[in-house]
Amino acid sequence: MRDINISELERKFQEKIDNDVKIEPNDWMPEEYRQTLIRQISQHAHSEIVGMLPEGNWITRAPNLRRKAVLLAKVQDEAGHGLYLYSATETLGADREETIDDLHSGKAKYSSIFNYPTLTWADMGAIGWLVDGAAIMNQVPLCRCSYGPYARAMVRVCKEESFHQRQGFEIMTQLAQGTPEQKAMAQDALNRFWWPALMMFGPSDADSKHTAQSVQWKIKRHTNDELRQQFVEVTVPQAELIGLTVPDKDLKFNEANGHYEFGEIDWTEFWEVVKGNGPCNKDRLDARRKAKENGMWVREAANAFAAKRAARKSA
Ligand code: BYC
Repeated sequence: MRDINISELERKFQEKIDNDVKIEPNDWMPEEYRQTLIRQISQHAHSEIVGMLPEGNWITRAPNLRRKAVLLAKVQDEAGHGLYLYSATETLGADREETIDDLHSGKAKYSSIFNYPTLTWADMGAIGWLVDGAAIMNQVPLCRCSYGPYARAMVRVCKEESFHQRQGFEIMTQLAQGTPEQKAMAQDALNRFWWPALMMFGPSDADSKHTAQSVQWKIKRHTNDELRQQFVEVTVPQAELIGLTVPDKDLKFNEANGHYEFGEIDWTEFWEVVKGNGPCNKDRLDARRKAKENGMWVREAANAFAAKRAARKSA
């Protein structure tokens, strides 16, 4: 009897997915669907939060007040995205504290891109242009994700990412048109961030263990390789426009099919960074743990205040 009910629920669930009806928190969903969403959304939330660190590193050293105000706003936006996304995991039954503890213990993943250092001001341009550019490419389709709260959160996130991408491209454009030293700085940032940006899209389709199921459930609308290709198509002409060179000797435009072909990604480097052995993995987690410890007194005070207010109300 139970089996019949479950298969009926599964049938109705799949029917909704097939008809592009959003799944909402109180709807029945297969446990694996729920777990897949918690995994992806929490990794995404962690990426937003850890992603504040490489750019936060330059707020005090932004070259002028306008740049400082814009960078500050961008980094604050990333915090907002993280909070939205942690809330989305809570709608699936995840516990926020446990989710964050998993990041701090090194158990949870976050995007590989944030384990690279930001060495010069041009890196702020490269991150906005390439990293937020890649994020937009990946996240615009997530606005049509089958899970309602995630899809809706992505709408605002993508609007803000568009502003981030433009501010990054503006920094790169100015540097590329500046002195020879400034242009060299922009080129160096592109050289260091190009390949890690391509890695953001995840392993190649042949090695992606979750894509097939996630596409079937309409969590993902495209495969990793499809999105990576789209990113290359859009970004290479932008580099050419501002006179910078994409650091890939195998990059070429195929006149016959109208697409770019690009070189092989260093997958050994990618997996090493994902496993925790990138240049900044340790620094990033240390910084997040320290932030939690330093903010402990605020949470304790807020909890004590809430408890006191609750006691007063019930008295
Ligand atoms: N880095 O089967 P796959 C941002 C993991 S934030 C680390 O293809 P899936 C921004 C993957 O998790 C950018 N790990 O997985 C913030 C899986 O491991 P587990 C973050 C990676 O989920 C601040 C395994 O490899 N964006 O934009 O189908 C400032 C196999 O992969 C990476 C999101 O999170 C990676 N690059 O596809 C500026 C977007 N790639 O869980 C910007 C939402 C893969 O089995 N996420 N792995 O242990 C997604 O779209 C998908 O989760 C991914 C991966 C495309 C990332």
